[in-house]
Amino acid sequence: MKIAIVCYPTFGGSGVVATELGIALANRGHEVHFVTYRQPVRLELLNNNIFFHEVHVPEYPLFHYQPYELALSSKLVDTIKLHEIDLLHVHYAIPHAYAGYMAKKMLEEEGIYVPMITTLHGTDITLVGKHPFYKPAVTFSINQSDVVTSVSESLKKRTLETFDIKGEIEVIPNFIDTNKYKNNFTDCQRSKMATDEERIVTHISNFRKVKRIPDVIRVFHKIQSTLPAKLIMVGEGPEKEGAEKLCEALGISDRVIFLGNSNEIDKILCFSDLFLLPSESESFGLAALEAMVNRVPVISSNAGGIPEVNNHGVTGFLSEIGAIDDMAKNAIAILENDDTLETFKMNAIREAHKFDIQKVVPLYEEVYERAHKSRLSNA
Ligand code: GMT
Repeated sequence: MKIAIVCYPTFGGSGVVATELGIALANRGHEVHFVTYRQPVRLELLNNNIFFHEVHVPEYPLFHYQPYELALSSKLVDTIKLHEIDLLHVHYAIPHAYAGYMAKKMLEEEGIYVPMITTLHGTDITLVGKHPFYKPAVTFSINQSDVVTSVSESLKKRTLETFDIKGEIEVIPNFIDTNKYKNNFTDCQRSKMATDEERIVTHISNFRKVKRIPDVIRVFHKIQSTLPAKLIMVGEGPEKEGAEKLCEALGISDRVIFLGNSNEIDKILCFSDLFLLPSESESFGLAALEAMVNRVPVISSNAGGIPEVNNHGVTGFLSEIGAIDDMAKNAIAILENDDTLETFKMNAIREAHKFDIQKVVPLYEEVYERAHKSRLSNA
């Protein structure tokens, strides 16, 4: 099948999922066309079945805001016609479902019918999409999608509660390629980061408010007052400066390493003992799954879809949002004993296998087949 994928090309979870899905589909023989404003961070174009089409938005001084949706929908029309694309899969509703719908309508004028699958990822519903300024357009474009998928049961529920949705929402969870991690555990360069006695605690995110970065620091502050530990903070975002200042104020700057954005998170997770994810809201928590597949237990909040990934008492522990003492207590319980840590590590990787890419990608293929059949009956 020839599939056009629209996503954000950045480090955010939705872009990562879209990119990994595209790569997996290409490996399974589909022709995949990424349409976005920059080459996605995890996309290497060394595959005969993968194409990248860059959306350019020419600057024009009249525009206070440059019209990205317009440029994207025009690029989609051109790409779909030129490459005879069978279906369009947009990740993150805003503004991709809206632009995709416009492209669909323009193509229909020319007698071309292309089904659109919209995958909801999280903040497109829970934070940005529900804002009154966007809500009517988001509701409309979700309802106009031929198939709507959500990355967790929790996000599906939130979407149905928040928007007036007419059709079905199918849950297809995020996934991980467990094969990539099979031989990774021998070359961890742990000694570069910490001494043998120190535990390594890690947090990876886009450092937005929703991630509750101060909670990460405060939980770690309590952990390191009980046992020797280092904290590795990976990512960039608006909360980073405040986090650095908080570390200084708490007198733990020498135990916290800020690494910025990284393409090598697997190397970092490889030597990590614990992952912290105290988010205010999280539709799935892909970062937690990436930690688990690297044998890293997770201390998290119980927000949104996180309990669908982090199994309480098995792969880590869940706490109420903001329950810093509880998170620290649970973290210490895992870290203070070698045998307990090893059990949680083994559990984490075992549970991560439930989200293996080989199990999840066929679910998307089934959706595509169904949408493709509806295309034939609409033609
Ligand atoms: O805020 C982020 O983590 C980025 C955001 C995105 O859309 O890029 O992530 C969302 O989608 C991920 C992939 O489906 C989910 O794993 C994240 O839980 C979700 N983030 C939130 O809901 C806050």
